[in-house]
Amino acid sequence: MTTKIKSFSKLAVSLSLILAISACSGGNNMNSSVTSEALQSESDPVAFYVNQTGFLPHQQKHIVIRSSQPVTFDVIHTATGKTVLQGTTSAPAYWDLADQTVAIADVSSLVEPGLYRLSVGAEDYTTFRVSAERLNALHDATIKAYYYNRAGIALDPAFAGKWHREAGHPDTKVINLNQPEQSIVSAKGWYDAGDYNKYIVNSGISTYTLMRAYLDFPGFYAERRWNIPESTNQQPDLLDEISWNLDWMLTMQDKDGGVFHKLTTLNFAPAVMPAQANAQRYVVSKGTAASLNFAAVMATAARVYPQHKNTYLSAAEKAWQWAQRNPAKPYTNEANVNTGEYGDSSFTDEFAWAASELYLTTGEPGYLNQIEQNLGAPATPGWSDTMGLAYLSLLSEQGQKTLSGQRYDSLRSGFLEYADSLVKTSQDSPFRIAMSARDFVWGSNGVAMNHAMVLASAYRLTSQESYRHAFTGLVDYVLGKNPLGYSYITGFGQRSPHFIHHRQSQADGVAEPVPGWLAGGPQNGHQDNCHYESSLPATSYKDNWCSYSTNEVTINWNAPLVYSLAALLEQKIQ
Ligand code: G3I
Ligand code: 9MR
Repeated sequence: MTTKIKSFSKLAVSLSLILAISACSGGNNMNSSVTSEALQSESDPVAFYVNQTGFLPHQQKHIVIRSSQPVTFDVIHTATGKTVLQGTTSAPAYWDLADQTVAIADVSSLVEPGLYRLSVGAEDYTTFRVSAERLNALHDATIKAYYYNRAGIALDPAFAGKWHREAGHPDTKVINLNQPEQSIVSAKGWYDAGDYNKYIVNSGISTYTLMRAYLDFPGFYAERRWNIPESTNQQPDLLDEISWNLDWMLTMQDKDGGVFHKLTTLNFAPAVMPAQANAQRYVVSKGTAASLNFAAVMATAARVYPQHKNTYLSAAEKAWQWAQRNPAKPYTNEANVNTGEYGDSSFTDEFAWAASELYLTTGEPGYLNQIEQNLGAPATPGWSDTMGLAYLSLLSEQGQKTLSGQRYDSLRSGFLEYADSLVKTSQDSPFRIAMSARDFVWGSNGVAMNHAMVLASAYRLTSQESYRHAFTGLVDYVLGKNPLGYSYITGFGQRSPHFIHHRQSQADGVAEPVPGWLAGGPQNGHQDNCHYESSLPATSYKDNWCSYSTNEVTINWNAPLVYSLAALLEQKIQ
């Protein structure tokens, strides 16, 4: 088993080397040093699992080594050739979700930026970097991904480079599926994922998470630009990007205040570019989850964009009132609709979240009452569970200003107790990651990044190192410290996805996928017809178009990644 996996990863490294070389000759200089690093790894029969982008100087730095014995290692600083560290790994531990026994090499003491080489014995080694620069580039790519997924706009080569494309989906005549004589204009917004539909609940949590990043790290975003059409205006790029989606979301509110669950074709489009995906688009039924999610997002937007406060707040209040009149209206796909459902029939979390945002924006006691009635235990956020988002807002600076001290303190201790459980999972994990069996669902990398957002927030609240270590442990996980040795973000790392389930990347004729996207990640539901080498939760992943259950990309998985990278860089662990 061990030998098989080793040779598999060797083969994959060679493959990624070939792809990296072709990427370089195609003019992509994003990973200019990939070639030499991949060459070094090629002679490498020991599996090392390491963050392939770079560590910040003062973060905890763990390299996972596949071994059933503790091993001694040396680290050389490549620029000087000097041995800068010698050590022995932790005692190996077995991870059943991956069927691997691994040990940890702790190289945290290396704080000098540069390229290092960690060796075990005479022949086996890996390289790693201490570099804030690459993490900055990674952050910018993960948020730029939203620009590439904009509906209703041509992507100009000046901004999109080789991923330029024509406009698609103007959405100027979207039919109301339940009243086909009526149509609406519902332009702009981001495509949800690898598909071209636009779903309110998923759009909502993504938009909120990006606004959360802005609210928590305003200094980080104030001057930051990543070459989008609005980069020359006075507003931070992050706010311009978010506006693109808020403009669309506003159009999804019906006259009575209720919000259509999604804007969709009846069936998923084939793998063609946006301009060629011309099937009729519809808005479907209104529902409680979409309306409350919309209310929460718009109430937050009223604080983020004070110049548009009235528009956003009145939209939020109308949606909230609709949900009061329709408190239990789940959405299920209409009989002829076959696209993503994002179905949810439990609404206390959406009520708690919307009430929290409305309370923070208006200070009206009625909303506080609603928070008290609906707020449940803290949890990691996801599209179907928004309780954690209520906590993030209530514990933010705005929450601290608005809530009574006693109430704030009790929410804080509940939240930290939950974060403690993630820390424990991380400390007990052979890979030092806060991931348990239940986390390996469709979009497991999104779960990892939402856990990371919770932990980063716990660290912000307490400055307690254990939160920070569990947080960076998860960031390292998606960047390569995982049992497949994948850097799960397109365009970054020696071994990253090339064949994501993303229609544009599949159809554009460009060898490299659109950069900056986090692949869904391993899970063994196997809900597609792809063949998987592994049936284990943490290693069932396939870098192939066929694998939409592990290799699609979405706006809701990238958003907590953007947040986490901003948190990491803003904390200046450097
Ligand atoms: O609700 C059940 C739960 O009761 C059960 O315990 C659990 C066991 O696995 O399954 C739960 O259902 C899961 C559901 O998500 C809710 O979490 C399904 O197994 C799982 O297949 C389903 O996955 C969703 C997938 O769409 C299929 O509907 C993903 O969360 C969701 O991210 C994904 O979203 C798609 C959109 O539909 C379309 N656009 C792309 C996007 C990403 O792939
Ligand atoms: O391509 C679709 C992907 O974007 C969705 O997330 C996924 C959700 O179920 O479904 C994919 O479409 C598949 C469809 O569900 C079944 N037939 C194959 C389609 C992919 O080629």
